[in-house]
Amino acid sequence: MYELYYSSGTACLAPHIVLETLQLPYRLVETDILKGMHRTKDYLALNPAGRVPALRLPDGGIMTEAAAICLCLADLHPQSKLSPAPDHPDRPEFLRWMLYLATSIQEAYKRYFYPERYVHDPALKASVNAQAIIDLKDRWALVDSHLSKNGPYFVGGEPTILDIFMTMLVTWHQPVDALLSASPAIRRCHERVLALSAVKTCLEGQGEISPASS
Ligand SMILES: N[C@@H](CCC(=O)N[C@@H](CS)C(=O)NCC(=O)O)C(=O)O
Repeated sequence: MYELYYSSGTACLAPHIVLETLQLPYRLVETDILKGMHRTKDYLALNPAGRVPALRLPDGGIMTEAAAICLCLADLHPQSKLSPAPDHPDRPEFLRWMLYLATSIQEAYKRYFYPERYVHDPALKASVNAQAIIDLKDRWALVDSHLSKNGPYFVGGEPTILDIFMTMLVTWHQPVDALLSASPAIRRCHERVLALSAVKTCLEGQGEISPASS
């Protein structure tokens, strides 16, 4: 049984969708960041970085980093085609975009949502936030350009964890329509991902989360 330490509206969504798509046995363990549950002694023992998600593996090991979790699960289940095999011609392009989403786009949302963590002087928070908005616009434009030439998905003709991860990031955008109306190829990919039954299940079932003690 996998256990995903989970908080709604966060980087937990992509690993959740991957677990659901692969039909793996799992449960969600409530770790609501708005209630500070990621800062408790017990959670910090699992993930000293104090971030969600964390995934407890069936052998008891703990894995963190949303992109790494998705990649690991997808690679362990090649029949799902959620990631191209290491020797597949699409693999270099796949890895390139996986890292781009996790280190360029996800990183800019972090500055957008937590600007105070990037400045010593609180008066500069608004400037960090404004720069994050500019960076997001430029960085999403590269994604839209790639998808408009190669889409509807990042690589190949079927959705992979790249498309799932992208959809998670899209849901963070404020307002989401501003991004989607400026990015037709992102919209097309996002809408296809939203139509997947595993994605619907995850988005609808966000209330069904067990407390850590159960
Ligand atoms: N690089 C990490 C980032 C995880 C992360 O920053 N998670 C956010 C939610 S999306 C979090 O735990 N925020 C609470 C905090 O930073 O205090 C990953 O992708 O898993």
